[in-house]
Amino acid sequence: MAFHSSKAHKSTAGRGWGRRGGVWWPKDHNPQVPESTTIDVLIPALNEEKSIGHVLDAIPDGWVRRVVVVDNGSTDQTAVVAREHGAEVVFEQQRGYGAACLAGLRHLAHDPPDIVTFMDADFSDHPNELPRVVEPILNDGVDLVIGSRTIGQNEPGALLPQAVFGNKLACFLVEVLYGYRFTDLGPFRAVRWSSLQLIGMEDEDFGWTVEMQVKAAKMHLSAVEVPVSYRKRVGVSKITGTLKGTVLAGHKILYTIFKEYLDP
Ligand SMILES: Nc1nc2c(ncn2[C@@H]2O[C@H](COP(=O)(O)OP(=O)(O)O)[C@@H](O)[C@H]2O)c(=O)[nH]1
Ligand SMILES: [Mg+2]
Repeated sequence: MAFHSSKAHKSTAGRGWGRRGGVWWPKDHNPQVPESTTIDVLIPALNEEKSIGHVLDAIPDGWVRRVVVVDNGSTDQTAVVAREHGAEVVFEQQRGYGAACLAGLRHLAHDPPDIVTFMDADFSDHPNELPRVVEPILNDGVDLVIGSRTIGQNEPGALLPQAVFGNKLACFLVEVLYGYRFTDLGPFRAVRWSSLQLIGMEDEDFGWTVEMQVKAAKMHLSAVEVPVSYRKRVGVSKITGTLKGTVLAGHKILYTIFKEYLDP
């Protein structure tokens, strides 16, 4: 993983000219490393020592300034392996996907990037697709890009049936209530730093991904999807692979969609 450093990028966040979801098909099949935009990666991780090294090694050279792994109280060697593979490690005591992401953002805020990219630590996402995920921001002034596993290449069984169903239901409700069309609440995503400040993320657990999408919609930011690939994770799922995780995540996602809709 080679780091790339550069000057600040002019933000278009807040203009409100946005595209209301929908697919942004990759235009450039050989995208160049941006010269004047900084991209940082944030990876929440809980006991992912077997996969985190693969994730970090697969981030394409030259595209990323810093990678921050937020260790949420792992009892294995996640932090050690992450450091060995070039990441900065931040610790967050409070459990929860969102709490870990918020801790990572507080860390980045000391020297913020132009774009922050999120991905999971379980090697389900394909980090080599990062250029595709940031391309709409770099080349088209978009605020938020969701990597959609639904329209991308999926290894059979990588997305569990309960995740497929939950995503479909959530995306249907988001379209009906907010008028933004998404096909996934996927973890692999990129957002302009300045837009993320406007969005004002708060969720500390399973509502994190959908909160970002519905708040972007409420603010009329431009949001698009790009197809991303997804494979079976290394190790055992803690969220959609468990009954408790599925029930809690499903409940929190639906709650967030309605709460944000009713909240002026
Ligand atoms: N920081 C943090 N990360 C978590 C927590 N639970 C899961 N994760 C991470 O979130 C990602 C998704 O979790 P995963 O178990 O793969 O759930 P699935 O994708 O629904 O099967 C992985 O990178 C996990 O390491 C948590 O409580 N805190
Ligand atoms: Mg996973």
